Amino acid sequence: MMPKTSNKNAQARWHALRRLIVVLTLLSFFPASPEAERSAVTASVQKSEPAGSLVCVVSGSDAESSEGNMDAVVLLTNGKLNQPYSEYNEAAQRKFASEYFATGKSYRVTFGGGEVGSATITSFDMGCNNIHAKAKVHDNGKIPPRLSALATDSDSLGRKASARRPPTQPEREAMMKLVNQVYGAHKTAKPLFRLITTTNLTATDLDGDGKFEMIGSFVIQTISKARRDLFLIADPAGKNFKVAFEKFQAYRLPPEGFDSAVDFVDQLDLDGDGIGEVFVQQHGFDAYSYSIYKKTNGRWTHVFTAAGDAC
Ligand SMILES: [Ca+2]
Ligand SMILES: [Ca+2]
Repeated sequence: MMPKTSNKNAQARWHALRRLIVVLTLLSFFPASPEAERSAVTASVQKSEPAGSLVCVVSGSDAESSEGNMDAVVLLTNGKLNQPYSEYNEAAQRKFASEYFATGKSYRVTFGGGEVGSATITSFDMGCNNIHAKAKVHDNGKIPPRLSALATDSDSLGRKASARRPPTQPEREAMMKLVNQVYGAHKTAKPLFRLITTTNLTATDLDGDGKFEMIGSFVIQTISKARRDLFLIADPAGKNFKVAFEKFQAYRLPPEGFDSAVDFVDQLDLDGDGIGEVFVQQHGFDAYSYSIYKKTNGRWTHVFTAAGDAC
């Protein structure tokens, strides 16, 4: 229908009004913009994907028995480090276990930041206060007895060569010089230096430059049960090493004998920045937990802790 007027301005205004009516009518049928529609589709796709990539600690497998234990440590969701399930919630733990610890589920095993084998879940059960899985571990002889490794269901993590070995004798000697200096800086009396014990010392290339960093745990314990624990990450500096990170604790061992030492577990680059994150196990009062340290702008900082178990 056209108004009976010969005025061109009025005609133009009518056309503009009609276009507006058409647009408004269309908008009432398609309220969302194409962008909004696309993002709605993306959101529904993301919802149907798994909650995230799991990283576990694998321990206790050796040459005689390929059966190892697996503890869930961290769930990576959109680049964030999350707890695998809520603590002290048995229903949440069982739901998690039925998905991630289902019999036959396969994980890639990494050691020293790179893939070395696989682990296939055989069972899971409740520990004192947390779930633990058992798995058949095939490490191709690359994980020395008594050492722990990591396992993940991610396709992308640990896609580089494994870089982890025992330290050489010169590296060990250079590290002990540094350890003595650090204990000295914490006002440790000279006679105690002969009591320094190396709990473990590992050479591993954290930043992929071909030079091995050192990660170690050391302890001094006196007959009166005074303890001085030291956890150290050290960078190569010529033939010597320098402190990149240290955690020093002085305390008296409780009568029950539970120490608070921190031990290196393994390293894996979780965020793809080229530097492996350092996984440690922290001992506690009849309990243990796992922590993750990350290097940002040249500094190592604690970024995550998950319960191991507490009895
Ligand atoms: Ca390095
Ligand atoms: Ca990293």
